[in-house]
Amino acid sequence: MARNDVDVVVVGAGFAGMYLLHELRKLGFSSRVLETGTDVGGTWYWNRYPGARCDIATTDYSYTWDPELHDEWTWSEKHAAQPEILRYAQYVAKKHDLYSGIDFEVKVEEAEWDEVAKKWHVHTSTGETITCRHYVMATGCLSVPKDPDIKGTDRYRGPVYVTGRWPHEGVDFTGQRVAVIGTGSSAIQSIPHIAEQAKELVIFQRTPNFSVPAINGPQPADRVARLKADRATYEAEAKLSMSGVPIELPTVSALGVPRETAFEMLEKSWQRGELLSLGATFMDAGTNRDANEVIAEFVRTKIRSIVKDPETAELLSPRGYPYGTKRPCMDTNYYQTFNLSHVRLVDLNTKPIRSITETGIEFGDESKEFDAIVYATGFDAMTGAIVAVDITGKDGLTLKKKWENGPLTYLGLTSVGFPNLYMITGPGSPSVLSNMMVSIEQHVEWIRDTIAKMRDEGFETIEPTPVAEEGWRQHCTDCADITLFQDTNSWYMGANVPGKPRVLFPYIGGVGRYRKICDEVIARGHLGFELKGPKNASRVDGVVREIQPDVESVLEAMALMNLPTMESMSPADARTFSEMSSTMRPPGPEVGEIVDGTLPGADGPIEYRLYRPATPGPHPIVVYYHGGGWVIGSHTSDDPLCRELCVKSDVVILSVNYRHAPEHRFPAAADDAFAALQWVAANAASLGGDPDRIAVAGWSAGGNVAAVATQLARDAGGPALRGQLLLTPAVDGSKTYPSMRENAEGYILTKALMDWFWEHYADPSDRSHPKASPLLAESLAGLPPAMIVTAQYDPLRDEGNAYAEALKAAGVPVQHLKAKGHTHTSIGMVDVLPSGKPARNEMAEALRRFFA
Ligand code: NA7
Repeated sequence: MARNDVDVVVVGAGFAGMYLLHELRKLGFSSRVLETGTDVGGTWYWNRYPGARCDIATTDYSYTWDPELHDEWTWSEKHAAQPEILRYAQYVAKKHDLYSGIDFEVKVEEAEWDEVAKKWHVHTSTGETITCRHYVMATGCLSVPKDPDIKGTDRYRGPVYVTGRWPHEGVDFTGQRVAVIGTGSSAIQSIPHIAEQAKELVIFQRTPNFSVPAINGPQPADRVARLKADRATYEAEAKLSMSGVPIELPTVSALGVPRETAFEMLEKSWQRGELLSLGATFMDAGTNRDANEVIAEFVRTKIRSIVKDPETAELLSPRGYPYGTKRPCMDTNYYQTFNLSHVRLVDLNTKPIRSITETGIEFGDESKEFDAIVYATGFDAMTGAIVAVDITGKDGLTLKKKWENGPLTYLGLTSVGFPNLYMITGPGSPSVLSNMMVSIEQHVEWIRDTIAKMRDEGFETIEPTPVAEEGWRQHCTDCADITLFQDTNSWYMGANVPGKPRVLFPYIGGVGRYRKICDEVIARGHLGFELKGPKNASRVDGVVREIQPDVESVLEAMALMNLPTMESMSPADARTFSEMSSTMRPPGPEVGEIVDGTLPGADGPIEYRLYRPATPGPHPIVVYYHGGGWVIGSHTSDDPLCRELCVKSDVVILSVNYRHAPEHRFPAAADDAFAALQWVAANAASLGGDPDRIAVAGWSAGGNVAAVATQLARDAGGPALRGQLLLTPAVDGSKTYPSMRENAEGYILTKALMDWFWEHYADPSDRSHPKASPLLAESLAGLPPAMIVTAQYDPLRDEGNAYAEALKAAGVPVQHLKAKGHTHTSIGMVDVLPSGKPARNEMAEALRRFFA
């Protein structure tokens, strides 16, 4: 085959391009790897600034695909420096004869898709055009330095250095007055080294960063021993971990222990000298702002203890954004450097740079001359290098145009309209939120397997479907929405480059989950892709993940516990089991007052718990009916949800312990529910409530009795109700809806369990009575406004949906929230599943509206 017509063109000869070249050769694909630099190494070729080091321990930042390397190469330090990592890349390239497959000093300028030939034409800086079937961007996430975006940069006549493009011969700052602009990772690593040489060093800081000490030294003995003992398990754990490094997952909340204990735990993490340690001390650091603040304050305490000048320490202390939402840095003597008399920190928030001049920098009310300026101002991350090449796909669409409002990819690997184009660690993949080596290898292997399959099965093109791509965008958003990342101005969010769209560019669902999804896509026949060949075509359309990421994690954790099913227990055991599980959940917010009491049920006294807001009354009253399939639960079993509704809606919640089956079968629960409602209406004022503002609410079987009580109140001519809030209610036990089959298993409430509940509650002949199945009431007209919440992965979804539709058809005002990616139980899990919060907020809002 001609050199300018190959199977695969790969752009970039960093660790991604090198491994891909190796794999392509192994499978007999012809390829060209094009690299702008003069050597392999990518990031480690370009970033030669003093102090440049890997901040993932290099034992973890190593190729795993060549097991011989583990014996052939020993890292001299825990966090190896750039020259050593570059030597490693060169060693691998020599060992595997990769140099012969790479064209150096070649820049790719344009690439366009040829729909007739089903190939890409790639135009390079040398004037060559290379035609290829598959086109891979292995261009790295942090490879295009961003414009410093400072007035007067072109005026300065002295030497200028950019950390990401450092001169190969190094720089000697001895005796010089040096300015460093920026305080990101590159600045934090290089500043202590520049300070050692410079006569005077001024650091211009816009935003202080969190930095942890590397505590560098030899490779950690425990890690090395673990790897030697069982490398396979270690690597497998890394691949399924959150960030590509196997670390123990935290189980403690930062808010669940005294501050002193929390700080002791953080001190241990600090002393570990691992980038991920501090953030992984507590389970809620990534999702709860108050928990995160404990870590932030710990780091500020450290800064104050190291930096002698209190004013400088305060300026170096990050505030106003959560720890980890800008990339945390790792340093050796960074904060200590500010104790040196020739080092000065300038806060650009109070002394902004007015202009760079011919000889120095004008800032605040000062003007200073410098012998050299260092720009450590960062990169156009994630998309910069990809859109730097003019890539034109089908119908003349350029990738740059398509991504104007944010990158759209399927799996961060491919994009609709750009057949046979692949990105390694592209936007929408874990990439910069992971140990890059683990992510690179996974992407290379996925691309390798995909193009091998295409060749074997006679496909010429592969392209994701719009449905799959939109589904992936939504999944990435779902993952981002439950984190604290979105309010921070970081390069993760594109905020460092003016005009860049503001989205979370990397996938934050975790390396392990991401790998499983990519494997699943292949196992399901390349789900979400269309493959076409001259003689065949395949299109398995669909969305690979719709479940909310935190809900999925809980389901996975529960599956691992291998708990007995409730329907295999006696009702008494099921109740004990359920009570025990409740003791482990967060309590929910504080309310003004809690009062326990009894009220007359339909056949004797029943208990209730009243939650009163701290605000002055009288309040509207919501009579609440708990979930538990008429068999389990009590007036206190939905405590966290009742508390939250009380606080957020500013209403009294009165939760009722209606009688339970099988001791009291149908219609005991319904009759008690109505009796409680009548009693509350008659006693509203003495309960601190407003008799004219009463509503009902219920979850699951509680939603059933709430709906029934509402109908009974209508039929009896009172009490008059202002609304009904039904969360995933059971409303029709007479037949099996499709959701009962689709979601029969795997989502906590199973079909078998629901059958068990109905068996205990009502005879089959009773189930079509409207007091058991309120959907079957003769008329739904005249009922109060409803808010109905149904969940995608709930066996009861379709009957809830049917009730919402039937109420609407009967002229009842209905707000119907179809909670995407949720299960029967997930929405009510207060302070456990952040993804349920928006639905609960809407529920609280609906209650307020009932009474407005
Ligand atoms: P970063 O982390 O993006 O840091 C860039 C720094 O430059 C950061 O402090 C920026 O402040 C600052 N900056 C950028 N533009 C300006 C202007 N116009 N004026 C003043 N300050 C500015 O890039 P790095 O190269 O340090 O790190 C990338 C690394 O992350 C990579 O090497 C990996 O190891 C991890 P800001 O925070 O935007 O206010």
